[in-house]
Amino acid sequence: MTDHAPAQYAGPKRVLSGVQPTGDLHLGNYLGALVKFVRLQHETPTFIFVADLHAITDWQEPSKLKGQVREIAAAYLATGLDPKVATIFPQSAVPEHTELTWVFNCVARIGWLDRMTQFKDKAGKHKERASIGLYDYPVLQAADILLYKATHVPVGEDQKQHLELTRDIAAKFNHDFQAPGFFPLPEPLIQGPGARIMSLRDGTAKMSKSDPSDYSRINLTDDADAISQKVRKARTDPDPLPETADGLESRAEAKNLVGIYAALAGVSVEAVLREFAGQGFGAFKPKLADLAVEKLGPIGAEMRRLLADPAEIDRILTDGAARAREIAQPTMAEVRRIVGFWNS
Ligand code: AQP
Repeated sequence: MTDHAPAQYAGPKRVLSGVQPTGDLHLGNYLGALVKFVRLQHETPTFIFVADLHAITDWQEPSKLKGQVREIAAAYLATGLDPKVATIFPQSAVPEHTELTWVFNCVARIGWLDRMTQFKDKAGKHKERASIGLYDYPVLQAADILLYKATHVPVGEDQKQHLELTRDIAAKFNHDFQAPGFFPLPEPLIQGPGARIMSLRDGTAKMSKSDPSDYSRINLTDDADAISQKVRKARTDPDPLPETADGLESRAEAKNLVGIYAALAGVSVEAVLREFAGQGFGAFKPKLADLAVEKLGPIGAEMRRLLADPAEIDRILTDGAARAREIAQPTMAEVRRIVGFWNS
């Protein structure tokens, strides 16, 4: 039990998030997550990791995993994360993530995890063949966040349910161990036009790394030709763009492309419609392609430059892991004491 602990978390504000090294990053990861990291780093202490522990919930080739981690780190840096400002590190380099996960496994309830829709989507019809790690994925995510007592978590909309589970785990831990206010109840930062980018082939499905069609997504490493071709081939309808956002409601593909334009340009959907209302996709798509090339082209080029010097990326990740552990180790020591473990 924590003596004289306040009922509510009273510690500093901290931002934490991560991305799995499981394939090429796409426009959804960029707009839903990476651009927010870059903005937030200047406002609040920010911890951004590469989620290699999460990645192995599905098979990853051991000889390739470190390279995949470097690619995500390169994407962070190319997008504008500054390693002198934000703490950037590989999740597996901080063993306290797994230690806290075990404690949280004993706090979280099976009924809570049974409700997680991402597990149902990813495990599909053969859930008895999925790894236990995939089932436990949101508990590891709770440990990632709470190990740093993070108060704000920038993510895409698909992660909302997992964030609610994190809050439930924090509240139950604080309650069961009579440690009021020990863990914060973190807030998801989801708002904005990039929160849910949909597939270019199907406006009702999330843009995703695991979609078998490469035409469903724009990758951060796509060159100008690939980006233009993917936008040109994106599914649309024959109608012109409407004057107000309400007019996009039953037009999933049109809504998605207008939303992508707004997010890339940093303007509202209404502003995009003021510019393009009455025009068809024949006119809109080339403008969208030009904007995407303008924004993503330099990121892809910078990633290639950074990946040509992996030693510099490794130095940044090693330094980040040491800084992350300076926060993680004291939290875990306190957790051991609160739980009553022998080594506390
Ligand atoms: N389509 C999306 N729109 C907005 N945000 C998105 N994110 C993912 N897809 C979209 C956000 O990107 C961050 C990192 O994602 P991740 O790599 O940890 O997880 P993911 O959800 O597994 O990415 P994918 O592409 O969707 O992979 P698969 O195909 O494996 O499911 C998160 O903040 C996520 O919200």
